[in-house]
Amino acid sequence: MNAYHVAVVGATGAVGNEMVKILEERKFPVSRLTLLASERSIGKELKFNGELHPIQVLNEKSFAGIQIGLFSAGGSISQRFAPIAAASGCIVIDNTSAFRMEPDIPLVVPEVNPESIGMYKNRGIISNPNCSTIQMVVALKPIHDAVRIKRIVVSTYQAVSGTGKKAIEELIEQTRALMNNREPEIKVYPHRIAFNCLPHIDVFLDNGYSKEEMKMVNETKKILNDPSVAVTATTVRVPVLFGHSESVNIETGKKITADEVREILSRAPGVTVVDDLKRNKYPLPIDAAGKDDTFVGRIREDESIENGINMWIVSDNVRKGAALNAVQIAEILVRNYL
Ligand code: NAP
Ligand code: 3JN
Repeated sequence: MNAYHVAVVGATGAVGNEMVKILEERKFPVSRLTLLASERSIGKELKFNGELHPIQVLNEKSFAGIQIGLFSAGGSISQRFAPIAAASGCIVIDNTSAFRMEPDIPLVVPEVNPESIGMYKNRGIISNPNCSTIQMVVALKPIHDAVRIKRIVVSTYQAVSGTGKKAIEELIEQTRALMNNREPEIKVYPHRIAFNCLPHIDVFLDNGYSKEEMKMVNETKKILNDPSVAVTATTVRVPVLFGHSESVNIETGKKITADEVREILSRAPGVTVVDDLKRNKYPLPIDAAGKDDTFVGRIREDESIENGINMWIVSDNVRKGAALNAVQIAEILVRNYL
């Protein structure tokens, strides 16, 4: 089997760090690993396959000889460096929103549209969707294939790890401060996140929605390759460390029962159904954290409309929502295209 020179851009971040772990866990064929971050990380090292790898400072020359680049250092870094990497022959799998909606760049969730990966040849870049979109489409695609989804109404309950390592520290620190009668410091979010919920993720747009909400709307249509699916979203940050949860209501073209949904999802790739009300079993972020699957429960018919289903979808946002999805894309790339 061939092995590849892989770079992780943003290796010291919440997502990049998880990428390094997942490359090792899944025995991705790495011949050489280059870890890139900012000047702030000079002197740091990360362990991969038992060996310490130094963090190098990202620059224009970083990509010589690199075959696959996993990017998660923010949109502006990807805007600037992904085209430079691609021009030097590195295939970029980009975790940011920088290129997601560009028509000639594939936006891929391996369980949903692996066939789109071949489009990487256009620009040498593959986009990884937003975490909230990924777990939703993993669960909804098999239902869309069975009975066509006409409309999706989603509300999210997103963990602070979605904002990165500083936000994880902020939730822990604010909780500690409040439990010790100290004034919590507010640095990352506009308001306190400990013991609170913020209906505000990413910036607000002119239409009154947040950018996170519009990412869910637009990315879902692109991944399902179906602009006719109507999507509306409310995205909320909650004081959870790892694992995004979503309350999802769908209206379908054909009637489908809750039992049929359970049956379809029990066979769906990347999905585990956890739905046993008698035993108080439903998906929880603390159970999804550290796991690969998307967990679906509370599946029930929406009695307020003719063809409607409600469900609760939970997944580890840093794994399936970002790092794992990117590595799964890389696995298909090397298996089928390189
Ligand atoms: P994070 O924990 O704050 O980490 C940011 C990473 O980017 C760090 O490694 C940081 O390096 C690096 N970085 C920042 N500025 C840089 C620069 N000028 N040059 C080189 N490296 C730089 O954030 P995160 O949660 O890992 O997220 C990182 C990005 O991934 C986000 O901005 C977002 O675009 C994307 N993301 C995507 C999803 C998704 O839904 N698919 C989810 C979360 C994040 P230092 O440690 O040296 O500062
Ligand atoms: O907030 C979350 O739970 C997910 C955050 C994702 C994110 C954070 C900063 C910048 C993104 C993203 O992946 O959409 C971006 C971005 O690249 O726009």
